[in-house]
Amino acid sequence: RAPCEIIEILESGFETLAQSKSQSLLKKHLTQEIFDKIKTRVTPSYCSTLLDCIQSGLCNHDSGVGIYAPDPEAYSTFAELFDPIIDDYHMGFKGADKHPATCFGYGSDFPNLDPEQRFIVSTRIRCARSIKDFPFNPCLTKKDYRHLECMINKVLKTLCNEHSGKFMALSCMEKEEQQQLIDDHLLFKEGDRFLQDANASRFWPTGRGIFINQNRTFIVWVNEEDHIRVISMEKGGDLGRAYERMIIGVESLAHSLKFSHDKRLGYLTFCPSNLGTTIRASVHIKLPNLGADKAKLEEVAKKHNLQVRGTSGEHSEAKDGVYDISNKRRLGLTEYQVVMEMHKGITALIDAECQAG
Ligand code: ADP
Ligand code: CIR
Repeated sequence: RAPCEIIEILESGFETLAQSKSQSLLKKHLTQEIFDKIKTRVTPSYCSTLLDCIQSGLCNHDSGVGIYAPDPEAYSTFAELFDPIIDDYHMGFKGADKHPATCFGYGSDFPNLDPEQRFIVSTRIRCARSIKDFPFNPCLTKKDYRHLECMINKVLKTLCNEHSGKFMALSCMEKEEQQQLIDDHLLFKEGDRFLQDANASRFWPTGRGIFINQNRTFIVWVNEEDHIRVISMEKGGDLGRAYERMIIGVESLAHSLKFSHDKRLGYLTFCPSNLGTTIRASVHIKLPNLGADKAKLEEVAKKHNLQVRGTSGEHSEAKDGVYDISNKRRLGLTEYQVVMEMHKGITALIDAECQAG
């Protein structure tokens, strides 16, 4: 697109968003002043525009965040917009703040959240990694996708013991098998409109795939929202055991892959909500009492910096009274602190559930 056409689309999208009832962080922080200041900028290496960053939020007024970084440089080129959104999402991360050095702690720091198995159906913990010297989804060519898949797959083959498993390319998978894995909560869904409108689904299913170990407790997503998502999950509430498995997995990959890391923002991801530790630790939890009053559930979750999602993940509904509850912030704290925040929050939530009965 010609630069003047991009500005025209931006101007009209901005106008419509400003007049909308959107609750997104994009709408909240994209003031006229900031918009005018950054609307003609492009990133140095990939020439990504402001439109590339906010297209998804302009098309989807129901976005929670509404902005993505098409390449790692976007975080600095468009800092006037990303910084307040990052500060808001992660609940306090100012321009001068620096993400701390990695500190995982140990799985044994986090005792089972539900030893009597009354509330927690399953526990999942994931982190994201981007491969150094590659941009994010919207700037990847078909060749890049294949190259990344090949590089990552080669390293996945070296994993051993509990972490060993097999890689399945999405392009070689039957539709039924794909749907079964989605229903089992193992695989990412297809056709996410937030990602599609961010230009993050080009050449689909090229380069996309999933690696699963024998027990179906260690999973790696390849080239979905991020180059790599490392996931550990199991039935019940043993967060420590799930966490330990994720740490071993991601550290093993780090021996052979170089990740994009920023002095200030920690591990770099496509969505600013995932920066820093990139960790989302969640439980699928039954909360019959709290769930009967959604406002009360949201209130307790908010008090403990937790986020409530539906049973099939973000932008889905809770089925059979099962909620996906996880830490909200991921940046400005160590991995240990993030997981501790979630552990304490879920413990308090279970207490509140018992008291509400
Ligand atoms: P993420 O951003 O962590 O990848 P999504 O909200 O897109 O999260 O969810 C991805 C998948 O993981 C969905 O199928 C969701 O149901 C599943 N999931 C999330 N938390 C749990 C959990 N604690 N137990 C089982 N499945 C889970
Ligand atoms: C939104 O703004 O609601 C979507 N763009 C998703 C934002 C955060 N989720 C994510 O990174 N998975």
